[in-house]
Amino acid sequence: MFNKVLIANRGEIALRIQRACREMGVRSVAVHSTADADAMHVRLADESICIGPPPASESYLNQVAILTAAIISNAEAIHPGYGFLSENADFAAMVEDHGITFIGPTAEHIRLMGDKVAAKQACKAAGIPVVPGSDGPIADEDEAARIAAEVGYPVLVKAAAGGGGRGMKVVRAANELASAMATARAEATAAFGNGELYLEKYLAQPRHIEVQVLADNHGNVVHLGERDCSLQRRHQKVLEEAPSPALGPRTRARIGRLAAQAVARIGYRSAGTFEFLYEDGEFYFIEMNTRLQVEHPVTEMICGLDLVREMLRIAAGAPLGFGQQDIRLSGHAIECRINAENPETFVPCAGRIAEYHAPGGLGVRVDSALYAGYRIPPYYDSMIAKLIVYGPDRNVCLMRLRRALDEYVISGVDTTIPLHRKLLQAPPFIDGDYTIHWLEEFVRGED
Ligand code: MV4
Repeated sequence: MFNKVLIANRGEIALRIQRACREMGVRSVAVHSTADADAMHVRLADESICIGPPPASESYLNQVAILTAAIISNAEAIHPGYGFLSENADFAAMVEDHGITFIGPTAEHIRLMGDKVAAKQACKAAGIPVVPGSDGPIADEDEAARIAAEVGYPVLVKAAAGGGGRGMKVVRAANELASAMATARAEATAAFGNGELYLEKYLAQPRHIEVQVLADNHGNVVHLGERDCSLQRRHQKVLEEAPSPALGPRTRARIGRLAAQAVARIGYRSAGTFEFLYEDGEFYFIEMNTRLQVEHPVTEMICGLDLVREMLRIAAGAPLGFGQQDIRLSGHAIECRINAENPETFVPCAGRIAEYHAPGGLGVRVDSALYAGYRIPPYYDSMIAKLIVYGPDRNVCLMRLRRALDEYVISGVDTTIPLHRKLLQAPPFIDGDYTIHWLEEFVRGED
């Protein structure tokens, strides 16, 4: 195992990774911007290094500063967390070229999955069901029109370099196709420097279900079931749960088996997530995430594994200590993402935390770097805490989550706790009967 790991992130995920390191006897090096000198991830680390001024572009995205910090602190590995440099293939390659282990997949796998067209082709070839559409990039309007007629309108034009909802256009009829493509191509070129497009049948009311996998360097692969991430607003997830209320055990086993088989065929290693749209009992792959995800705790709660620990062990070359037959998924877990935002307008709210009291008790987990007196800087993401609750079944989990939300005290800034409390009283949520569009309608209806 490594002696020392540098954590190239901030906030709750930097703490989360530090905790795994400490439990494994691994020393951790925190990096921080000047705006984060008083942050909890700096206070709790074994060592810390300032890597630049507040803007992320000059600190948490500053590849040379982070690599230099790893070299001067004698860190043997870098964990990138999520966001920032976590899915930057060039960074992963540079780290490895300097003899430091990137705790994640290979740079080649990050690059492959970052190209949404190549990722879809690779996953389809490995046996994963994909959304019907162009089998690669679309060359021109004629080809697009032919494929759209084949799969049937409405269709969705997507950017190969996109992901996370950036650079998509819904096309309702043939006469809108050319202009949608021109707009999408211009936007993709401006945003990503790559105007390559592909086309898919548009699924109108799907759920967003993702499958967690873990693979080592020795050909061992497991899947850890799915998370339902349908509750989102403007492509920001709000609440995630595991297992999905929409799946039964046979469907779960089938999609999990396909995901694990694809990982083996692609030769992927580390933690990874296959994102699917799920509609009318069918799965359609859309993207693969090659990082540890924000919502990984709901999976940890139902499978009893520490995903960060497993990522470290895999990166150090150790074989997985269990096989699929050893994985037991039991109970139910829900994560509420708590943001420092106005709960009605979603406008971010920086400022000083006056009072802080986190909930506790059986089945309650809080992943957060907050403390009373902390000043939330205005430069970064507004997520300040994740409340993760486990119960033996979904009903107990919901009761416990309501109780935990009622206990949570965060004063001095607005938070989205009131939104979560309302959401937990809404019949479609209670019934597990929701798609990717439901929360946006629910929030609009609240005004
Ligand atoms: C889709 C889709 C419907 N049909 N693809 C948005 C983010 C990107 N990861 C893929 N996205 C979508 N792709 C087809 N063929 C609808 C969405 C989508 C969505 C997906 C997951 C979670 C939230 C979403 C919100 C709006 C649209």
